[in-house]
Amino acid sequence: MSMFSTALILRTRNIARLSALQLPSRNAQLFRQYATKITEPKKKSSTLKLLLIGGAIGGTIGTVYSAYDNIGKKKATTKDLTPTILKEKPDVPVMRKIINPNDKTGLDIILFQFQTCPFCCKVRAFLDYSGLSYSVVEVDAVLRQSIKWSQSKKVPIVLVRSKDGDYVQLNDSSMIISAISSILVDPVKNDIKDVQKYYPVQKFEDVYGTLFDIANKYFLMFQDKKPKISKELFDEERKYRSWTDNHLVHLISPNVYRTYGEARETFEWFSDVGQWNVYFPEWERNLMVHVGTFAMWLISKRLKKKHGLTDDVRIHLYDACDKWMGALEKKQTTFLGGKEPNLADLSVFGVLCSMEGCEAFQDCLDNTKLGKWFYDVKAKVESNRGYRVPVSFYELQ
Ligand SMILES: N[C@@H](CCC(=O)N[C@@H](CS)C(=O)NCC(=O)O)C(=O)O
Repeated sequence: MSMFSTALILRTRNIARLSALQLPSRNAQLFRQYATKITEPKKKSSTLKLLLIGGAIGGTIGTVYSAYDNIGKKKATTKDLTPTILKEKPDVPVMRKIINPNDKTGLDIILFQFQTCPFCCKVRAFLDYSGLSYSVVEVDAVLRQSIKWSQSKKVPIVLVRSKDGDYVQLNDSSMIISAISSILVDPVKNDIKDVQKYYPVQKFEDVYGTLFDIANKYFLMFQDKKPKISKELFDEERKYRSWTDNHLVHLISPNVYRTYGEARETFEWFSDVGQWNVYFPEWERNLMVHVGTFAMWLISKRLKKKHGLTDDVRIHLYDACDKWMGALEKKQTTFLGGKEPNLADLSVFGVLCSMEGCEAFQDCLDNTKLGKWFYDVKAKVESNRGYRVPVSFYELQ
């Protein structure tokens, strides 16, 4: 891990310095791509190329670093969750923008992310399905230059423009989704500054000691409006959103880095998604793939223990897929939300997207009934991206 970090930190520092000097966010380009390939190599400007290099390095180190961090005892602190309010948006390099002419909400959303982080994939699935315009800032996982303004160093972080022109920070993927969905209930009336107050940082004690979390993060704020939805459907949606964060997501790393060979394939996929062969000299691409593979293969064993998984980690993943498909079969609808995905569909889908190119995902397709639902959600997300008029997730009374 240290050899890997040293080589890449040096490289990242140079890129970060260049980015700070040469890459104003105004130069951002429009790309309507999703979790797979970031863009076409031949059409890139040198500015974008630098951003992509930074992003790819950041993504790799981020994956290794955050997984390493997460196996320690470190729990979220108030600092990780407390939002900042900015008078102006930070002058940081934007990697790509999703622009929807049909989005009249004026929210000017900025997503700070690592491309392959499951929590970030979840937020992108939500934003794309909703048809919201947003800018993506790929965070350099070591120096985290682009989130220097933020107390929280975890991604995803989202900034949303308030009606008075300030930018309000939202931390935590589920809270981001709930808060923005709450605005969509009535975008003319609801302001992010008011909505954000309904999601305070909460301190609580349990057997693990003092913990912090964001209160109400699976709840939407309807204010004076009432949704036309049964209490059972609402509870079910919340239940599966929480299950995604507290169970499903913990199955990803132990599965995609299960064996040395699989960890290697996963990094080959990252390389493919980030087009490392185009943006890096061969020796550097190989270094990232090999050192990343080794580090994550080791780390995934500790993660497996931490989350109480048995050696046959696939079984846990299949069980999770079966549980999810069981919930859908009970309802006999295409999505948990019925004819359209709800926030639980998008959360489960988003997290699974983060392993779409891995053997573990193919195994899920071969051994469970996940496939049809997954590709149905994907089709909706892709066709709505940059096109659909953003509306409330619930019909209102
Ligand atoms: N509960 C948070 C979890 C976010 C999280 O753990 N993000 C990881 C990346 S996958 C991270 O930023 N780790 C770096 C760190 O903890 O410093 C959410 O849902 O957004």
